[in-house]
Amino acid sequence: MKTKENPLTKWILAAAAITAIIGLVRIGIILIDQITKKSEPTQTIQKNEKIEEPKKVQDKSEEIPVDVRNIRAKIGEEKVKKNNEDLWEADYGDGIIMVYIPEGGFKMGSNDYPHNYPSDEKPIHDVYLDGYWMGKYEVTFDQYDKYCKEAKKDKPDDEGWGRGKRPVINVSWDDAVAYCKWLSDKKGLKFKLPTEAQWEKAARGTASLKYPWGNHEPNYRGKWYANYAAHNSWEKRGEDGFEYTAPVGSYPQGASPYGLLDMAGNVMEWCRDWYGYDYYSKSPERNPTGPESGTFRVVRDGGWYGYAVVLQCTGRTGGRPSGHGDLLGFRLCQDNQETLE
Ligand SMILES: [Ca+2]
Ligand SMILES: [Ca+2]
Repeated sequence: MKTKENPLTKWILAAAAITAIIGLVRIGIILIDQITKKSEPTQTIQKNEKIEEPKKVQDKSEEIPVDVRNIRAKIGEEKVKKNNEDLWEADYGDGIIMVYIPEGGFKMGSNDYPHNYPSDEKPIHDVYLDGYWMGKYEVTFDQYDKYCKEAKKDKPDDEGWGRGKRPVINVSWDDAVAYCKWLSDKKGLKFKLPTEAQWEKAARGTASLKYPWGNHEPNYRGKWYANYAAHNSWEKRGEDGFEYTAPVGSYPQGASPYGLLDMAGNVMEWCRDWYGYDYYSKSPERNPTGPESGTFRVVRDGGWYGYAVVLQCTGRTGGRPSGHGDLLGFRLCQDNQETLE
């Protein structure tokens, strides 16, 4: 199955089959490239693989990183504290909590495919990121509806599943970027969508985890680690507690190494970059931001509709920036340098 010319063909075909069977048309323009992967892995990431980190540039004598001190000066020391993972957490109110991901390297991508099988996750490559802040939760309806009210925009449809603390859905990439701009103006600090490198590091940490919580599947020893389509079965997708979206943070045991929730499952998440099928073979090591142009914007995570295999941290796909659907939301990011103004 050659997919390089059209990396999304596999998902389109799979999605067409699924929607025909269940009689629902909910995919819209959202395209996933992961549904048929990994039948015969030839190389797997080792659990305890040693990560060689490039040289640090931060002054380690500083007790509090300069980015954290800047945010503390801006929003108040009482709003920026260490969390249970010993990471800095900034509370912007309305449930917007940003976690500081310290600078450093990680392995991005996966070679976990049959020999010669084309994959947009190849090759595994070293990436080094400056420190940045990442949303602890997906953006909720509460947060997005506030923007709609103030900006006099129509509120997105919740499909009848409820609003409140559920992740916002039916928002395009353009909508997500407009929300970030509105929030930035409101808070006086720049909020953005994460790059996919920032997203992947935040999801799997520096130990090349397969899932945010580790290397076992989301249904493990009687516990659920994510809201997804359990047991590769549409009928059983609610066995984890939710048939569709769940209130954000409903699976605390599924937290990433940085304490971020729902990095696997619940909604798929828009990222900042253009999608490039072969971008990993030419990505710069330091702070990669994706191709300069493209047709699709990157989407990460398999969401509530995804089977276990598409929840893996390295999965990539894309969607048209003007498209939206009930699978897809987003989370916030703040770049290191953007907090220094
Ligand atoms: Ca579910
Ligand atoms: Ca998610």
